Amino acid sequence: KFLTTNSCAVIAAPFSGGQPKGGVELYKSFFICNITNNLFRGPPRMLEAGLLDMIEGLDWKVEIQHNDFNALEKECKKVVDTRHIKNASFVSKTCQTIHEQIKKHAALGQMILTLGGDHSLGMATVSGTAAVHKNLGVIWVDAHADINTVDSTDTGNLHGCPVSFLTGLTGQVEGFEWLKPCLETNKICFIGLRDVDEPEKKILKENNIKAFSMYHVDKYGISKVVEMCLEYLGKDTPIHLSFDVDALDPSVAPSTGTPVRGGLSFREGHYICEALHESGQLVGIDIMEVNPALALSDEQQIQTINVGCSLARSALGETLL
Ligand code: B3U
Ligand code: MN
Ligand code: MN
Repeated sequence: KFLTTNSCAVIAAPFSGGQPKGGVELYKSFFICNITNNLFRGPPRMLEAGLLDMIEGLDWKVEIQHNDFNALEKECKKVVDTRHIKNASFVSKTCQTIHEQIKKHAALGQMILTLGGDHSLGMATVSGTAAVHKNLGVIWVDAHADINTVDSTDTGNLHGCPVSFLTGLTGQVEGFEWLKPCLETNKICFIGLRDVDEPEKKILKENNIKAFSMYHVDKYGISKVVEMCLEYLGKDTPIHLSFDVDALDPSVAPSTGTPVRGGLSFREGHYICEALHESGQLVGIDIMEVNPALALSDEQQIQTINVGCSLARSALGETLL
């Protein structure tokens, strides 16, 4: 009811500037290869796995938007970081580009599927759909809350901060003037949390933010958790699903930057996507932090790429029967 077409814009965003593990330089013993090689990037690998055909098979018209940030990265390396925030300029410029692409496609009434890339891209994806879909709600599936402010972040990695930018909790940050607060703190629900920094816990509590940790998933079961999220956001709310694959247990999605044990099972992850599709409220989907460079084996790599693809399919309407 929020989309006016049956097309799906697929935004390929091979980007790792929001966190430190872009580089296979850390993993030279496993891969004698340059990280700029597409073999080590999530989006091209998901596309190579046949994701576009799969989506077409679910009766969507597909439009693909490719991106290459290599030149921008070189240019931004010359810019001095804002305080202790790493790669601020590169993250901001990349996110602004993706934001504009998404806004354009969403304005055409299309579903948006963004393939990441690290989760700092959430600044671009959520703000992009929010620019078109008023009163947007967000379901953020993640081991982490990604709600550090520029003051609270310990690591300075922007993939730990997108939610504080989107909600305005972090205030205006130099270099991010294009990004205005676009998400109310009562329009976001977290699922899967289990590695939340102390300042983040405080932010969640003080702002009364709806958050279901793995404890709640165990306690209520995933179907009840999703039901509570949908009830909380309301039926008239267009929904953006931002799925960080590290929400899944590392046995299910090992090839990601910051795996944390005790995560969602394969089925729990897919159930979230299936139920949100069924709600008819989805307007945007992110599949984030698929990082083929970090696999310890070919199996881990293929497993993680495949699970990224199947989460996307479930969110786009694939059913088991
Ligand atoms: N909260 C930590 C760790 C982290 C956040 N998101 C990921 N890791 N993937 C931080 O860096 O802000
Ligand atoms: Mn994340
Ligand atoms: Mn995460």
